[in-house]
Amino acid sequence: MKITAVITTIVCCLAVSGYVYAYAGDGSNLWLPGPEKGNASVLLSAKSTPTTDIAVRELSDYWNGGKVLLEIKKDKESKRDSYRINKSDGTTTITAPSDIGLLYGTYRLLQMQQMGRTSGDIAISESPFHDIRLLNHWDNLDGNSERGYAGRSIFWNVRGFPDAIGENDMAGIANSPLNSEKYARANASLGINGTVLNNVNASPKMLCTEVLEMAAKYADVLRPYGIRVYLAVNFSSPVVVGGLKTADPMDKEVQKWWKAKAREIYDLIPDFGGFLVKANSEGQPGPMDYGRTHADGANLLAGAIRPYGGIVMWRAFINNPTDPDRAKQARIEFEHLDGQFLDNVIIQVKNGPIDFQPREPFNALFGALNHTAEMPELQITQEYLGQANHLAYLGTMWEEFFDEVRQYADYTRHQLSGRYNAIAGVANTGTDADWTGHPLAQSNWYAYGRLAWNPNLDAETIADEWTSLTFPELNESQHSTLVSMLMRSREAVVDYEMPIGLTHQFGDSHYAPGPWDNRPIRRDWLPVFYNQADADGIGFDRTKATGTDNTSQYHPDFGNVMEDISSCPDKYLLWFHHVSWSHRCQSGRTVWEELCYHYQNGLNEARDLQRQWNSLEGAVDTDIFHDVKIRLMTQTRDAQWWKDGSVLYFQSLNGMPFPDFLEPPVHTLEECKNSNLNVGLYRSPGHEELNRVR
Ligand code: GCW
Repeated sequence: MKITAVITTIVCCLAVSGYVYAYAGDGSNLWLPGPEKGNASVLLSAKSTPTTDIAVRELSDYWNGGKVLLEIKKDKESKRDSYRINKSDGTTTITAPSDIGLLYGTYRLLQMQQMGRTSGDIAISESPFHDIRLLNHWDNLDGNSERGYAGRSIFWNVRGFPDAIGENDMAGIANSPLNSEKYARANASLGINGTVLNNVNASPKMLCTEVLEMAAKYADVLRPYGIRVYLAVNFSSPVVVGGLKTADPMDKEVQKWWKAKAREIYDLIPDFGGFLVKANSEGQPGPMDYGRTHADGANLLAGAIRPYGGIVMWRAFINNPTDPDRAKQARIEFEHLDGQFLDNVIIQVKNGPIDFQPREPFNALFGALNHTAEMPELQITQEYLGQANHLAYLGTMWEEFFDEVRQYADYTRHQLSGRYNAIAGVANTGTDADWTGHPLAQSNWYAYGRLAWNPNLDAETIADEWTSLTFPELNESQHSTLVSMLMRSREAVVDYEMPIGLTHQFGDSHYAPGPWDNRPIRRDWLPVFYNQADADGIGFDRTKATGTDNTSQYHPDFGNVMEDISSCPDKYLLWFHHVSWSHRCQSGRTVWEELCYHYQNGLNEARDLQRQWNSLEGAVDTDIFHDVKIRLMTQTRDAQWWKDGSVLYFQSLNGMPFPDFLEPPVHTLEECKNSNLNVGLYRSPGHEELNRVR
């Protein structure tokens, strides 16, 4: 260890005694500390950098626990981003091998203070599990955000686009120092260290020089916070932007084009992180258009940016009708290519095999590759979980995923055997004042960041932290109420939308119920394909014995349990099995009763979430209270549509009476099929009210 310079910064402020941080009325402050109340004297024992400057400033502004020493100590064992915090005898020391480690330690210390956990001695040591912790923004250059429910893109609003590339006159983070700072702080406070600035359905124009210059501005803003910029790229860019005749990866001119583009990018953004690619999926171009493989395509790009240390994240979400069972597709497409990818390629795999549904087993591609790095892609934005209208804390869903892959897919080995160990989350941010549309959906951004740092954390610990940081004004019982709301919320959505392993029962909007949907479009996009319901039974047979043999794609410890109907847990029953309506579930109820039970339970839970929230009136900020209250009303009304529509439709097939415990539907099946919910987003009852309140 060598200290290259010692710079001392001492800032003293008067502590404002008895002050409680309050949740800002518009929710814009996220979980961050504020307003200022520091009384720290900060001693930096290291060379000052833009990153240490931030650490010193944050501590000076917000730490009220006396002296803090920041020191850099390099050692071979510690990861660059790691840190240690020690507090005893009134002095607190943050030690890290790098300036960014110091900043992470700083934010952790401030969070501990916000949570009231700094009164005694502290001795903690933290090191991230994933080295690359990314947000993916599905933001388009025209300012729209695909599956974004919190306003428009925070990065882009390119004037004249798509016909021309004018100024990027977004009031987004580049042009708003306040917001750029907030975005960067929020991410750094969780350890998120990379961001993909644009949609995976990428415009080729992303690689025009003018746009790259805009990206470079973002990189400059984010760099001191340890956040690298990455871009999603369109495989046809050499044709559309470069004017070449082909984008064939084996073509010499194409290879030259990507190399030159890589050099141009690194000249503008020396620490550019790399490319994210969606190829040959849902109409996107890719190497298969030229008879090449995913490996050929990925290596083309990886080869171009390898000299600069960049990576390529090649998505495994290949949504094409090539196999009768879409759940099998990722593994089929990629397993045989293992060993053919350059070592700076990572295969980015959605947590589940279909598409970010409220509940899916893990994707069978996890654990299947021995020579290629894999990274999970989680979805923070709630495309299929009520979007910004419903409360669905996803920490519990992701905990379930990590538990499964740890147990059945050797997650640790497969992550660490690759040269890179990464994770991505599809962001839920937009231009809404509170960033996430639903004020409580901030908890999902927070939970993703915490799990990216440490996937062994449990969902309740994270919910508890987030609640303390965001609503410090709550007393103990109010705090427990909110934590319990978060913890129950995702299961409630599963129950009213698609219980016991049903999946993709949505109408077109990915919001409203549509189990009857049988339009003349691709079969594997339709709810009737996924529920396979008829007069006799329901469920998708993925068994080896009689179905699509998806179970054999898994490690036998998982696959065999799912294959055997007597051991398959109820939560995955209709995912793996087609059963008769009178089949007995593990719960002891028949499948018909079990379905009705869960739909009813989902509705009951939605009502209960409302009741719980209403008990917090007066305890939380009035605007936030009313905003969430109206959203919960909307959620309850939607849960009613989901429950009524689903039980009435399935009853129309099986002709069975409703169990006694089921509340009689208040809507008819016809009404459900024509409900406002199908008209599009935010047309649900309650929406007008929501607008009035806001
Ligand atoms: O689930 C689907 C979404 C698309 C998305 C696609 C993907 C970005 O409905 O909006 O496109 O997944 O992940 O590529």
